[in-house]
Amino acid sequence: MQGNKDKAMTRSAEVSRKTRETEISVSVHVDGKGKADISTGVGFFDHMLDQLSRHSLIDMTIKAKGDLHIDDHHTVEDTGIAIGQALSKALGERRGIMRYASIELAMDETLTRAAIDVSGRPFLVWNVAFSSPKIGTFDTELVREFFQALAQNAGITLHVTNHYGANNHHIAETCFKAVARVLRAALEPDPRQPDAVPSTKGSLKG
Ligand SMILES: [Mn+2]
Repeated sequence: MQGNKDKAMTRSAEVSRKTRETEISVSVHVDGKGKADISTGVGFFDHMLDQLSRHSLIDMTIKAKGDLHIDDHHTVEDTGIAIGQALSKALGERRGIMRYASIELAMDETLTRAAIDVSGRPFLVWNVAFSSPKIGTFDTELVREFFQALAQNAGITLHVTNHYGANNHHIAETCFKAVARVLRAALEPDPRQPDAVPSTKGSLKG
């Protein structure tokens, strides 16, 4: 049987997705170094996806062309869908992973918690409020839309709670960094059960 170390090397996937609203290609390498090559046409979103890659250590190449003349909504949501699909594909049967993780992530005046279960069951619990509808030109409500699409398509249960914070850029950024860190921890190989699916059901696929 193939050892986990070899399998870990192959936790990569590519997804291309084209609709009338967006055209997106994503490639992920879960056991990477956090190297990001990201271009969505939405500057703030690129900055957030950079954080997601950097702090999860998942290498990500993301190219999105969306109907930005309408607004950023389709581009952000569909990029979340494509990243989620790529992650799910890369993880396969989800053998040998730690599965659970949580973190309290601080950034200046802001504190945000993320908890994850790489369960195969998509669920988002979102307790994050922004005090402004915009960060620059970016709609703050799209942060939730992104994580909803990610959780749904990656097959992960994700709980995100902002405890406090004043600056909306920081609040958004802590969400991305906290999710990045719990992804990293939960997808880490479990050396005590390298070939096991960590579930009494024997399956973590939907
Ligand atoms: Mn920033």
